[in-house]
Amino acid sequence: MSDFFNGIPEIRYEGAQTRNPFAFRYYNPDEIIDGKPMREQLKFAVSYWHTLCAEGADMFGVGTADKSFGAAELMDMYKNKANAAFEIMDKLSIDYFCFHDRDIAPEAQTLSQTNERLDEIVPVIEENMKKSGKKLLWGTANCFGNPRYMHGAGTAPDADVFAFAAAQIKKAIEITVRLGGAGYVFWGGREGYETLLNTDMAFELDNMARLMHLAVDYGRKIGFKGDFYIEPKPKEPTKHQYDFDASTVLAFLRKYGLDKDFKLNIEANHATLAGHTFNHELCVARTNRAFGSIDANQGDMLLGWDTDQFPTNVYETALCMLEVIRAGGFTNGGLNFDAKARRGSFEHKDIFLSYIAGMDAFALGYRIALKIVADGRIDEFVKARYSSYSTGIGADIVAGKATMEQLENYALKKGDVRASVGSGRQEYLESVLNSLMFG
Ligand code: XLS
Ligand code: CA
Ligand code: CA
Repeated sequence: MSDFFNGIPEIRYEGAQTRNPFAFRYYNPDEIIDGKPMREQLKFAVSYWHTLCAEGADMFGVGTADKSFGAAELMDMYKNKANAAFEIMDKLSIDYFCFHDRDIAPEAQTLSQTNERLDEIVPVIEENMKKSGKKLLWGTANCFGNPRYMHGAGTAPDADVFAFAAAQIKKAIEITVRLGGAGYVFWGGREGYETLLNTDMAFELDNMARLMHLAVDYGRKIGFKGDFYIEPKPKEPTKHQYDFDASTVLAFLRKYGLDKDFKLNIEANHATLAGHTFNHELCVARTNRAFGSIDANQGDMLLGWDTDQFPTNVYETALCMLEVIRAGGFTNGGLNFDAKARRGSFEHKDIFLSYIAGMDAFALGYRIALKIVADGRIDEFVKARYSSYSTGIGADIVAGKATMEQLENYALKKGDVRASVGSGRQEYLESVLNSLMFG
């Protein structure tokens, strides 16, 4: 194994009382919890782009962190990044990773030169995977960074750009298949618009679906058995992103007959940008049988843009994991930390400290979610709240037997129903949640 993080020990579980910063307080990878080791329940993944590439640059200044990993030559740097990725996963007991094509190898002058660079790096990753047993959670193509995508990729008004995006996605799917990836993500980076004065929205959406159909057909043809995902996001970079939120994406998938092959990759920060809670988006995905994977992070409510912070809000992680439990756990998906240490947290050790914070927040959230389920008060309350639909007129409504005339007769006979309307008991339920979290 490489030694880029000399001095950082293998991170071990020491329990909530430890004062060792390089230890887990709640994540105990091999502890059996609800029938499986915690690492298999949570399926944590490293995001290659934030962890190995992002240097903390923002629109006011250049990067603060050094992610060159000691290399002077460009391709050596990317080989070092690959080796460093596996050292990070190893030290943190993380079994999965996710990447964009351009994270693992930089773009060259032409597409064929770029593909050659990918062909040089993929064996390095493959070799590391063989040695370590680490797995690819999902792959994706960066069809948003290069200026050619200024007006979109699949939704670009220029057919040449569509063709280029298709070629890039073809290669990214091939790499995903070669590395045994369980998923392939479409995040529509520039798939949206700024003004309808220059945009044919219907045509752009048709084209986006055409590109996805092409990708699915090709992926299945070359043996991809995993899930395709769309990752909803409402805004940023464009004002109107076509994949606004889970409901919008579901309508799109159904309209174009893509719902058999696609599930959703829900990101916490994208949910809040759409004006939803994280668990709302997860609930929409789950109840539509489209729950796939999670990009774990959190935004800053005072800033209102996509800050991709490491998740430390345990209310959020607990309610997220409650949805995951209700969905029956992860199958092909997992918890990918699409999160970056703050610009001011620029040291290599901050990579580890921020992952520890995020992993512990999810491990604690998972333990609390299991407590909520075992306690049963919240589930019982919800069940009882709808109990009038199990008998009498309610059962007839659910069975589709009640007609408008019958319902009118019923209501006329009742006179008024105000007396039987029950309280929502929100404050009580919130205090139950607090007692389960802190009691
Ligand atoms: C950007 C997205 C992106 C996707 C993968 O906001 O979160 O990183 O997860 O392309
Ligand atoms: Ca994401
Ligand atoms: Ca994000």
